[in-house]
Amino acid sequence: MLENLGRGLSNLVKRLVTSTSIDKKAVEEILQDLKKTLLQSDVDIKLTDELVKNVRKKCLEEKIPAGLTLREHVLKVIYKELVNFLGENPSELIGKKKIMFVGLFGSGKTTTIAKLAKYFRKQGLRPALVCCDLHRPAAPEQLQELAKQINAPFFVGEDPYLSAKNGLEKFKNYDAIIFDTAGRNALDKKLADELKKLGEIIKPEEVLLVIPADLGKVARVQSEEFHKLANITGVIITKMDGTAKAGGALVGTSVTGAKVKFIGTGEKLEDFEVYNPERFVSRLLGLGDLQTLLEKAKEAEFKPEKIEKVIEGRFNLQDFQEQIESMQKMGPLKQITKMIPGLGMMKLPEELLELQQEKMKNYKHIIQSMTKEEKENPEVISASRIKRIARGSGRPESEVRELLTQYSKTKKFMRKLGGKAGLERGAFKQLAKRFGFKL
Ligand SMILES: Nc1nc2c(ncn2[C@@H]2O[C@H](COP(=O)(O)OP(=O)(O)O)[C@@H](O)[C@H]2O)c(=O)[nH]1
Ligand SMILES: [Mg+2]
Repeated sequence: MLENLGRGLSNLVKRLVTSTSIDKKAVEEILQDLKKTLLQSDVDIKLTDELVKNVRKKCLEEKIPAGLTLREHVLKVIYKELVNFLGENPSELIGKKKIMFVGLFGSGKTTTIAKLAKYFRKQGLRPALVCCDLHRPAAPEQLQELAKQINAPFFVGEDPYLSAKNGLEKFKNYDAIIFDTAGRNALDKKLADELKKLGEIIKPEEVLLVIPADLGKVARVQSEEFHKLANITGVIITKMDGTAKAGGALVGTSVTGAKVKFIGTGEKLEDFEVYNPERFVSRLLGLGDLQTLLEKAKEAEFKPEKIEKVIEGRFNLQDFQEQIESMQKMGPLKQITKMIPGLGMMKLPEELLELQQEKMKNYKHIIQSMTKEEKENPEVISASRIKRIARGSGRPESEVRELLTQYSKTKKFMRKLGGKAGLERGAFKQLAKRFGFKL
């Protein structure tokens, strides 16, 4: 998601953090890079210029706040300005009962309704789905099928208005009623009239506009048009995966004052996130999504001192096993490393990242078959011990060897990272602190 923008921005941050000295000229170069990166992500030229102008002004003309170096000041300004452009604080839909979805044909409304309903269910709420799209053949069947998948009740009437009216009555005891509406190829008068009438019947507390990210900067015009017509209370940007224009869509929509509330990042029902501009920008900048990481770590009872131990290459197989267990609880390794500040932009060995969950499980069994001494001091593991461990765990000897190689490779790699990139990691840690993250 947002690979181009993310790569461009995190490279820029990396340069900023690692260059030996930062002066006016270096800041100008960074501003040029920032501009190029934003334009490549289809951010509107006027907006890009405005953003770069703001950053330049704050970096070079304003006094650097006490306690910050120019380097930190520049990064903080870039961070703040991006957050500013990408929207306000996140807002959830808790307590909103009647939710109406609008958007053009194919934007992802129906899919997103199912995603939102699933999200509600996870929070222990009971959603119900009503189909008011009788324009497109098979639209009710699509929503009904999705409703079945998430185990939510579904209703469709004879026409859009009867759907709305009777659906409201039928599901009045549910926590959230979500209404799907018809899209057209363009926001013509017919669609406008239909949406207006539906709005009068439903009296929704929340009207969510769905916009696909591949519209790029055009998203701005579309959200302005819908705004004029309906009382949009929020926007969901879908298809953030697989387009280089997502940055443009996100910035374009946010600057209209529309609140982006969620983003869709794939076709599956799980590919859905609450949009949080601050987190989003730190991820884009490669600062790592520390909040999320820490939350996940807490859930998985992951101990910070253990993370530290691993990052610094001071760990044995006992720790390795605990890591594997915690990692398994936290999710795919590739995602986790992206969230660790500094690590996100380093190239971790592919083999390490692509360790399948299955492999992790086997490794765990192998380690369980080792003695305490072997776990604490893997260097003692000889060929005959390998044989015994293989027999004990029911895994082939080659896999025991593979695990040992993997372990020492990881250890070596982490040590190198701790040594060579120590400065960089230190810098990130400090920056993270400045941004209010506890590490
Ligand atoms: N890659 C990707 N595809 C999506 C996403 N959201 C929806 N789609 C796909 O977009 C197409 C249109 O979606 P649909 O919900 O029927 O759009 P609607 O006409 O607005 O109701 C379908 O093929 C969906 O699978 C997303 O976040 N990522
Ligand atoms: Mg639809």
